[in-house]
Amino acid sequence: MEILFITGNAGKFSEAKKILKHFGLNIVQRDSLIEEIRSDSIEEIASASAQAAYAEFGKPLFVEDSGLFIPFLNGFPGAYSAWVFRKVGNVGILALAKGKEAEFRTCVAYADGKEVKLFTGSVKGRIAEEARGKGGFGYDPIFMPEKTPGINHSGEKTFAEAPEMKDALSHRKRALEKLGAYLKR
Ligand code: ITT
Repeated sequence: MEILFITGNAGKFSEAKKILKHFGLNIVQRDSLIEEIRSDSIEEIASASAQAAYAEFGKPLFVEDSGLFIPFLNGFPGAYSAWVFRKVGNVGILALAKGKEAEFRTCVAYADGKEVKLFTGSVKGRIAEEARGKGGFGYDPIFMPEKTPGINHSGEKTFAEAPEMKDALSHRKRALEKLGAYLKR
């Protein structure tokens, strides 16, 4: 089964391709020029983008909206993560929230013309003291996931230092596994 993943982010796409392959799903990347709505809610953004994309492509597809949520900053940058990353990057987040608790969240929205289904995933951790590692993308060099039962990692490495650890427990993996199971049912 071929499904479109509408995204302009190559890092997201390559992670999603690997995750969904385990479900026998082949995904194809397409970019859309439709502008995202502005909202504090990644669920609202993903849902609106999926509907707009279905109107454009007319095929089963999904979109994904993600964000880094820092409780000390009242959830900032949250649904504004892409904009904040472009403006101030990891240096800006380190200046504001070094060592603080953080959470990555993803909302995947799947549209097939009949319905829009949402699948969420999250991972808790904290912001490192400095950017470390070369893997991944975006905020990966400054995010250290907390220890997770059944997954062998120290809790001290960033996603960018240990991409295989990211593959095993990321917010994206958790959300896309739900999509995979839904499509396989
Ligand atoms: P789309 O075309 O899919 O919208 P985007 O990069 O604009 O791509 P988002 O709107 O979901 O994606 O923005 C989330 C931002 O948060 C993104 O630009 C990254 O900088 C960051 N981000 C999302 N997932 C991440 C991850 O797994 N690791 C590190 N940073 C991530």
